[in-house]
Amino acid sequence: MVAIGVLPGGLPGKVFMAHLLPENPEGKIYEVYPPLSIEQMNRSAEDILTPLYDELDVPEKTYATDDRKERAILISVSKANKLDQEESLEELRELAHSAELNPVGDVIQRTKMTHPKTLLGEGKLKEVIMKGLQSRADLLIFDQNLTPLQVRKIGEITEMKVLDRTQLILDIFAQRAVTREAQVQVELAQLRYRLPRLAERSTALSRLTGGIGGRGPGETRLEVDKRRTRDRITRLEHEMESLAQGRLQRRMKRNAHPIPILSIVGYTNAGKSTLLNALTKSDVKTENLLFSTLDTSTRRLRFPREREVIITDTVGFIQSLPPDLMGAFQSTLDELKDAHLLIHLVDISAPRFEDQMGAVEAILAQLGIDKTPKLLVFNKTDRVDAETVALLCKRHGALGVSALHPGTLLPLLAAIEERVWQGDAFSVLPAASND
Ligand SMILES: Nc1nc2c(ncn2[C@@H]2O[C@H](COP(=O)(O)OP(=O)(O)OP(=O)(O)O)[C@@H](O)[C@H]2O)c(=O)[nH]1
Ligand SMILES: [Mg+2]
Repeated sequence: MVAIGVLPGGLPGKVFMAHLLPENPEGKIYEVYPPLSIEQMNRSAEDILTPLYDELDVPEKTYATDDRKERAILISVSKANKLDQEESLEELRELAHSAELNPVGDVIQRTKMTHPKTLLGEGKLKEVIMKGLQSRADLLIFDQNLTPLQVRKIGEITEMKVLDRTQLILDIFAQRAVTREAQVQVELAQLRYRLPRLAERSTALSRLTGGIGGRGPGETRLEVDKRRTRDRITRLEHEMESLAQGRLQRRMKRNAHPIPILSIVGYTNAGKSTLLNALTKSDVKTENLLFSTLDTSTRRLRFPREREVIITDTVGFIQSLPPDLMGAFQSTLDELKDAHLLIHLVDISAPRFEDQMGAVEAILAQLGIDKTPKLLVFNKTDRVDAETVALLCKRHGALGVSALHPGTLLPLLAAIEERVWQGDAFSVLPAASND
C-alpha cells in the first residue's frame, strides 16, 4: 500500500509505503517504511513486488497437504486468567482439528470489558484482519459464544466467515451424526442456532439490488430464508416426536425386564467407547478425536451365574456445553435417567482431568441425575506412573483401569458385580420393577 502526499502547489510530497510480510519467526505481520520524498524513490515497484509476491506464495507450497482444509484463526477474548484462557483455547484447537479444519494462528485478548458489537477492540480486530491476510485464513473461530449482532458485525468488518464455539461443536456433530435420530437432533439445534443469525447475505449486493422503497429482493430473500428455516424446524420437530415414540417403546420394553442398566458417562475422549468395547468385546468406533460418539450404543455384559447387565455408551461431555446442544441431545441424555448405575470414566492422563470431572458432575446435576449411584473410574492408567495412579485413586476414591489392557478390568468387573447384586437379589433395582 502506498500513500502519496500532495504539496500545496499540487506537486507530490512524501511517499508512505507498507506491505504485508510473509510468515516469519518474529511474528511480524507488516513492514512500514520511513516516509521518502519522491526523489528518493529509486526502486521500481516491480523490484519490490516481484520477490515479495514470490515469498508470500511460499506457504502455499509448504502447506500443500493441509491445503484442502479450511484455514482458521482461533480467537479468545475473555477475562479469565491466562492459564484458563490458554487451556480453553487448546481445547478449541482440538475441536477445530476434530472438525477437519486447519488452525493457522491464534489471537488472544485478555480484557475486563469486551466490546459489545465486535467483542474484540478495534486494534485487535485490525490485527485479526492482517493475520488473516498473512496466513490466508478465511475463517475466524471464537472460543467465546457470540451474539447474532457480533457475528454479523465481525463478518462485515473482516470479510471472513465467523464461527463461535457452539457452532463449531454443532458442525462436528453434524459431520459425525449417523443415526437418523442423531441427524435430526443436530440439524434442529443448528437451525435453531442459525435462525436469529440469518442476515442479508451481503450488504453490498442488497444495496445493488435493493430497489426503490427498501423492499427490494435483498430483504425478501431474508424473509424467504427465515420462513424456510422455520418450516424445516417444524417438520424436524414432528419427525423427532415420532422417533422419540419409538425410543420410548424400546425403553418401556427394556424396563419391563429386570435387567440393571449401567451407563458410561464422562468427558469427551475419556475412553468410554474403548471401555464398552473391552468389557463386551464389541467394536464401537473409537478415535482420538473429540466427539467421536454421538449415538448411544447398548450392549449386554454377562457375569457368571447367568447374570447380566445392559451397558450403554453415549455422547461425551465438554466444559461449557452450550445449552442448545443439551437440548439437541435431550432424548439421548434422557436414556441416562434410566441408568441404575453410572460409571463416570475419567482420563487421568489429561492435564485438566479434575476440571473435566467437575464439568461432568455439573452436567449430571443439570440433567437431574446426580442422585444415581456412581462408580468413579480412572482410565488410561498406562499413561501415568503407577505411584501417581495409586495416589490419585486413593484421593478420589476411584478405581484405576486401562481400557486398552483388558487385564486391568477385573477389579472393575468385580466392583460392578458387587454394586449391582447383593447375594442373589439386585441391589440397584427397585423391587417394584418386577411388576
Ligand atoms: N493410552 C490409552 N489410550 C486409551 C485408553 N482408553 C482409550 N484410549 C484412547 O483414547 C482415545 C479416545 O477413546 P474413545 O473410546 O473414542 O473415547 P470416548 O470417551 O468414547 O470419546 P468420545 O466418543 O469422542 O466422547 C482413543 O484414541 C483410544 O484409543 C487407555 O486406557 N490408554
Ligand atoms: Mg466414544
